[in-house]
Amino acid sequence: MKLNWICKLAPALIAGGSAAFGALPSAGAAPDAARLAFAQAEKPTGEGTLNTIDAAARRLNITHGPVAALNWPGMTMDFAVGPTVDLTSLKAGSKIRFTLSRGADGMFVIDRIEPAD
Ligand SMILES: [Cu+2]
Repeated sequence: MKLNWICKLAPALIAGGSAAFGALPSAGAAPDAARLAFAQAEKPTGEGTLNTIDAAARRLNITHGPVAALNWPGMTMDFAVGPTVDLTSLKAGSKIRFTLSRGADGMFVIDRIEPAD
């Protein structure tokens, strides 16, 4: 179980996320304590261009810049969108700023979007 959780944190944990989050697991840390520390850390944010909106599937395609907190490079990718985000206010082609949180399955989802200029 511990190994599984670490895999889901990659690449943030392997590639420097521990510095960003401060309290990710060291060798002797209890998994539950480490998980709690991660949940309480500041949420990762990113900025980019919203390419496409799939409202039915609640998925967005975004070309985003680097997400320093996760050690992600800039890229174009699909994101799932959490239930708190109002998709009707979004426009394809617009610049956005987004906040990520980790879903129950360990994957990142967008839980907040606002216009960026
Ligand atoms: Cu990405």
